[in-house]
Amino acid sequence: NADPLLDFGDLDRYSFPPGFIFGAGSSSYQVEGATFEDGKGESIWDNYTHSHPERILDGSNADVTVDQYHRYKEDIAIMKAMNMDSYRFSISWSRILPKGKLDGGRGINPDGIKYYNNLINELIANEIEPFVTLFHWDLPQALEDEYGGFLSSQIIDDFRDYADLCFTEFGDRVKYWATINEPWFFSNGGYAMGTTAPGRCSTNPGCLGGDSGTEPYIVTHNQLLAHGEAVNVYRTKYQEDQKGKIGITLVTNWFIPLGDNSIPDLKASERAMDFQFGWFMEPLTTGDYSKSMRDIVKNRLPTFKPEESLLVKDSFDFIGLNYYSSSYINNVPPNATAPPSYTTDPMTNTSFEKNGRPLGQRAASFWIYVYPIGLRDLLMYIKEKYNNPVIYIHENGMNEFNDPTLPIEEAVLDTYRIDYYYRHFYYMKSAIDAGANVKGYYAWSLLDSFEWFNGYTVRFGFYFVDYNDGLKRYQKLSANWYRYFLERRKHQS
Ligand code: BGP
Repeated sequence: NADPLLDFGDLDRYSFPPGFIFGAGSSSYQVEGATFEDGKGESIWDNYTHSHPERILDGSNADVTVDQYHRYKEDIAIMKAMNMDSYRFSISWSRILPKGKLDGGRGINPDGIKYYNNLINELIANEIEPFVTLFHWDLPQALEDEYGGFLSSQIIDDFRDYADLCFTEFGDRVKYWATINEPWFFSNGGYAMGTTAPGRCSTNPGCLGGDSGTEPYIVTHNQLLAHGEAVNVYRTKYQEDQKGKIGITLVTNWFIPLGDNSIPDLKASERAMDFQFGWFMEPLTTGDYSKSMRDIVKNRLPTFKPEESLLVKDSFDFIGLNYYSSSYINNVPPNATAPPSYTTDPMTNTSFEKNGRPLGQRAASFWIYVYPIGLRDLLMYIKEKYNNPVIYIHENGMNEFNDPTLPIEEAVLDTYRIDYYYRHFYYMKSAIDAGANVKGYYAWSLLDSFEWFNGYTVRFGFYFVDYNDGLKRYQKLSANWYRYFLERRKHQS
């Protein structure tokens, strides 16, 4: 076929550049369990799920979840059987520093260090590359209690110390570090929507206090500075010897103007990008927030001092990219009477249907509509706008509802997940062929597990976990498909 877009060929690992890594991901709070074991301190997620079970769809928590803390060997055997090159996981800050602080070394929990050493060593023994996130939202509660966590600039030093400890303890074997997972969702969910810990916001009913017009911006600013400090420590103290790479993981939808040929909707889509991806990517590449954010948010937007600007600018070797869905955006006129809020500042409205037609198949999460072309369009946008950074796709996936009436042998027949991954791989490849600098891909997720506000009502995994029977893991069809996709053939490896 003359059109390369229609030349499907045999899509498998060999369709991607040599050295490209494939894996799947997880996060500490979602999979570890063992919440109160071996000296682990309380995190804001432990606190939030226990004090506000009504804020999780099924009232659940991740005290046990899929118990990876005790079953990591079994799970690594699964990864091995699936031919995965790498596993993306996060370290629980409060497991290794129960009160959040290094305190001259006195704050360290040796059992926590031991757990991650075991996990990392087992991965390496199985030739699976660890890709480690330092912060996937489970902040030590002690720091939240002491100074409001990421609302205070005091977090910057504590995060730097925590990162420094991780580089010292694990950096001889960990060659890929991401500082923060989805700082956008931590700010937006925790301080604007109020749907995730610590559940603050001023504009939605049931939120736990806060000011949605200022707090998300402060929290993002402190996350950027904490990230910058951690990268600076790595670069000045460790990188030369340890020879690893460090970056940050950002999430964004690809935004499509709702109205055909509508200039206001086109501009609104650009603002939507500026207020989500650009909120981080602009400071990371230029040292300042975008002009559109500065113009709209004005004095509610923190400013970078010159040394902060330098700290943040170019503070990454790669960008981790989480992409699940795209959405339509239309322009909304400013509302002068509404209280200022991060949610309304961009003057955009998000939707997933146009003229009654959905953007794609809807997954269980209300915000996931399957739109694989969006991944290619997003990658090309990043290539053009941000000078083609090295990208690892850190999350991509879809979920189904957990239907307790379905027999397991039916629940594992997830043909829609195979379709989802195949089509995303296809468009990821077409972006790479057009020059996007993508070096690896992690599916979300290895196993079904606790999902933030959905609890256990949805399932994202390649493996089905039976919550009613000893957390047994069952291969879904998609796991088998991924295994074949990743198989190394002798003559090619
Ligand atoms: C991302 C998180 C993941 C994972 C995923 C699914 O935002 O980084 O940890 O949870 O979303 O999200 P949800 O459970 O909200 O559908």
